[in-house]
Amino acid sequence: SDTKRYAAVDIGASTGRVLVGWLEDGRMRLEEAHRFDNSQIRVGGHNCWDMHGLFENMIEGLRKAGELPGGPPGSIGIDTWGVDFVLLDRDRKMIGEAVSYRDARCNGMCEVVEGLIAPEDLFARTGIQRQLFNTVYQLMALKKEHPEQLAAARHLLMIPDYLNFLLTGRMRTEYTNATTTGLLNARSRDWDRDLLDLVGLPPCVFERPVMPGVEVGEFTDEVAARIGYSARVVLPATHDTGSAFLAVPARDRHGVFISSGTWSLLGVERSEPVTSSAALRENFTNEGGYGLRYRFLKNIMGLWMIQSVRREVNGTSYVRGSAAASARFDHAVDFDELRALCRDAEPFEARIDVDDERFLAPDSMISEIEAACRESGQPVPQTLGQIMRTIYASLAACYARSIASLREITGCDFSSINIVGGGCQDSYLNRMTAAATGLPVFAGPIEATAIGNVAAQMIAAGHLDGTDEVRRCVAASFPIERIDPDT
Ligand code: LRH
Repeated sequence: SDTKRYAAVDIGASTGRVLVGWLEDGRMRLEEAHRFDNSQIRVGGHNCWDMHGLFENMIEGLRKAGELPGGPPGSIGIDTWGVDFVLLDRDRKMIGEAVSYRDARCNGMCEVVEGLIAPEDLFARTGIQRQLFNTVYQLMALKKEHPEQLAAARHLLMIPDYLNFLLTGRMRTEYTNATTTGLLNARSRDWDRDLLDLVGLPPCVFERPVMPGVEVGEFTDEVAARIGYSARVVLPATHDTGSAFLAVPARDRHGVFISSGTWSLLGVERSEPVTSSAALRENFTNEGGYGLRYRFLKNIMGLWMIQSVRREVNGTSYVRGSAAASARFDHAVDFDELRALCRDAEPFEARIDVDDERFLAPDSMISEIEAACRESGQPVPQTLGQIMRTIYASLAACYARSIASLREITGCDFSSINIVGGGCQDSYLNRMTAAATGLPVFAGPIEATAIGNVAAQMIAAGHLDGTDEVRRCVAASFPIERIDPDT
């Protein structure tokens, strides 16, 4: 292939970005073209993604990418957060909204599904952890509230599949993100038709998933005219976590990976799914990864709690227009200040369970943390610093616990932790993680998700050889900081 520059559209639950990547003397180079906020909107009584806004930002980012000195990219790939989807009708028009996974509609849906299929059976089939907002539960909620929408649906597209469709007019269901639905059979890597039947979902809306590396198509004429050039749209691991894991500069097979963003995804890669009763009990998941690997991992609440506290203190919200102002603090704060306050609050000692669903979308994160401490008979944080200290220490403790479970379930020993993603810049959390686990932390690269996205396109174009070469290339291309437990 003659493609030399590759664009990654990488949209997380908090921010999106468009980066351009290319190879230069065996190293990968990256340049950011565009960055934007991803906030939710309130429509029809639900928290929804602003799909129009996301599309416009993607167009704007790709346009800017074409204006960078190296010229327009020849290939582009899109990845986003998992589990969320849109339905299209027979005219290929969106039905309803793209409701966000943090919306309350899923409450009670795990129980509904458990009434139809035993949790052990569900896990044995899909390998996917019980998580309130998995697509399967969202679909059950939709079926209850808007059966007519499900009846009118002809296609279910995950968010990146839908954005690909808007760019090219072609529909593809990409495998890695499809696994986050909780409806794929972990072994066949296809929709579990028996499961669809058991829970009563229309099989015709699910199209057979295709693997990363497949080309979706060229921009439509209309899109090309707006962006100023045409390019091929190629599938990376469209699930952001899948792209991030591909770009982990692992030095050997004994590293635990953490993709740290809104969520902390902590785990390892395996060639087979692990659906043992221990894995079920500890609520580990087997998401589909690049190159037919499985990511055996735990979803940990992560920086979401810190982002939420910051928004709250600053009187803003992740849902546009619904400000959850906190009258308790008199000035706006940024993350650096929050960390400084946290250090001042050492050694405040309350611990919360960061896995608890109560922290998924509370009206006030601060009040929720205070309540959790109070209810568990611990000292209640009195200052913002103590709130932050509680979150950080609880997160690090959760990492340590999860690594211990990982060791127990897989029988493997781990000698290091690789942290990638925006959260790897948090040196305070890195130090606490090293201390809590007794393992050295290797932090970087920050843009792992976009790098993994670009790398999958480079492999598809024949410019990189496969996962091992990607990881060597990433290790040689980006700064990686080592943090030892005793520092
Ligand atoms: C991380 C992530 C995670 C999913 C969640 C919805 O961005 O994709 O892997 O569980 O968002």
